[in-house]
This record gives sequence, structure tokens and C-alpha cells, in this order.
Amino acid sequence: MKLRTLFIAGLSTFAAFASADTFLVNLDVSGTESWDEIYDSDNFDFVGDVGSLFPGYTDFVMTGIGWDNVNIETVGASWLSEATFSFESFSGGDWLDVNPGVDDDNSGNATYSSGGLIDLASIDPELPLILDSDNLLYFHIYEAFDDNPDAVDAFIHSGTFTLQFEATAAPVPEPASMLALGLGAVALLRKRSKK
Ligand SMILES: [Ca+2]
Ligand SMILES: [Ca+2]
Ligand SMILES: [Ca+2]
Repeated sequence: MKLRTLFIAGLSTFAAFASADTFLVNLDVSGTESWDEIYDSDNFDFVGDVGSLFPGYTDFVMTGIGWDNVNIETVGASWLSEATFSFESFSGGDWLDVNPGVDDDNSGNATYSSGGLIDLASIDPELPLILDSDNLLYFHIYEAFDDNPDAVDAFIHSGTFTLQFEATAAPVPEPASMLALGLGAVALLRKRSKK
């Protein structure tokens, strides 16, 4: 079973920097499931085009993350700590894993919140996730230990992740080159009208 659900629920621009703007993306993970070990074909995964959410921007970096009301119910002998929410650049070159129940090496049902946005660079300069030039974010859920092979290890009954991105405005054409493009279009029209 592979669930593919559009879960990017909202977005907003909330700050401006000298050279980069900051954006928020909300991911609703309600109704997803954690199945097997990393990259297992049974796992929930999704590719989100961050660039399409913020047209005109480039060089996206995930600089912060938060989660709220993430309810995890384990199955069988699986532990709450094992459900892993993983974010990667599409090529897999850069990544960030989040285990909301990291302290709970036990089975059960529990709800987790980060208590706001976490500034990744303040924890480790290596943590901010740099997207590739395609601006694609690969999101998947996997089990740090697979207790139930080819079967669900945990249900995610509710939860929202908030991702903070910084990006820079894409270069815009110089006025001179825009004029040249305009003249080219006029020339093309004339050429066609002679036929
Ligand atoms: Ca499993
Ligand atoms: Ca497990
Ligand atoms: Ca499997």
C-alpha cells in the first residue's frame, strides 16, 4: 500500500530579509501510517514542489520546523520513538529526520508538539535542509525498526508539520533585454502577416 495524498494545506509569507524571504508551509499528516524501514516501497511518501508554492523564488532552504498535535498509535511491539518523519531534497543529497516520540521507547498512543518553530541552525549549522535547484521536497514516513514486516507499525491519527523556508527572489530580466524580446515579437508578427 502506498498512500499518495496532497497534504500541503497552507502557506504564508511572514517576514522579509535583506536578500531572502521567509515562507511557511503546513503539512497535514492526519491519516498517514508508518510502515517499514527507510525507502521500503510500502511506506507513505510524497513529493512536494515548493517552488510552485512560491513562484519567482529560488534557492530554497528549510531553516525551521515545528509540529503540533501529532498523534501516534503503535501496532504490536512497535515503539512510539520509531515513527520517523523524513524530509529530503529530491536527489536525497540533503535530509532531515524528525522523531516526535524520540523519548518513548515503548508502545502506546501519544500526542506530540514541538511547542513552536525550531530554528535548525541554532541546533546544528548542518541541519538546515538545502533543496536542489528543482525545488522539490521528498517527504516520507519510515520506521527506525520494523516490527511488523510489510505491515503497519504505527497509525498517525492527527498532526501538522510547519516548515519554514528561506528563498531568494529569482533574477528578473533586465529592461534592455525585455525590450529586445518585445521587438523580436513584433518582427515575428510582421513576418507572418506577409504570407
Ligand atoms: Ca512494518
Ligand atoms: Ca517499529
Ligand atoms: Ca515492505
